[in-house]
Amino acid sequence: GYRLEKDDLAKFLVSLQINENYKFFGQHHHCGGSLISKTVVLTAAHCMFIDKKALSRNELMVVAGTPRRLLKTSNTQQIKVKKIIPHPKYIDGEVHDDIGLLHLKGEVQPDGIFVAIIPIADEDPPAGLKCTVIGWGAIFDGGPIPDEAVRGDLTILSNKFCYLLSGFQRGMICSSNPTDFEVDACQGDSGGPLFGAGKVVGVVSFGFGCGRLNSAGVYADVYYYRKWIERNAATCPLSSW
Ligand code: 4AZ
Repeated sequence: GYRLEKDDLAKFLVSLQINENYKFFGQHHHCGGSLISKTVVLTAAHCMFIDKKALSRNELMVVAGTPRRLLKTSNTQQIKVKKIIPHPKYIDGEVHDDIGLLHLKGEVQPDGIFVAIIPIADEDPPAGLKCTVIGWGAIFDGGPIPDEAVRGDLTILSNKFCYLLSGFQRGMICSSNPTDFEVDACQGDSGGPLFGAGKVVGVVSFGFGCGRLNSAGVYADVYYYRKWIERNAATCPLSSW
């Protein structure tokens, strides 16, 4: 193996877009996600619902291979979704178990693409671990979203601090930037990766506004959900003879 450089993070980041089949808007960015295989995207369960309704697979499109969500580059790949799998314990409108998988209709082509590693054999990311969040979320609370994905450097916070945040519970981790509280995930970053120690350790889930002093962004803890992810990311279900 080799270490991913920061510029490589965008190579497993995808833009989960709502396509023109949904209402009358054109195709538009909805959430982030991470490729964890050539056919599976890890994202947030709340990205699979809009207006209290579950999205259907033909309302979604995955845009991969580019940090530009609008500009179509020679590396841009658009792939349809075959199956939407929210975590079975997730409840629309609540914050727990906010993790899910999308199975794609075809494989992503390898040019310009990496597949992210998820933590399976280690432990919860320790407090103090340096991480990077990346996505097309708002550049400030209520602000516009950029065409090119933006990164922020964060540090995993202690459970002791995280549990002070309303709604924080098992299966979550939280992070902030120790020297610049304005560095944070924001609306539209949801579903995207929190990357640390060479792995996707978190999935952007929720926060209290964005970039507020003494607050933190909350992420689904990928390590906590690793077994569910492994079971449900398998393209061939284990069948008994
Ligand atoms: C959101 O609305 C959202 N500050 C995601 C993350 C954070 C805030 C809002 C974290 O998707």
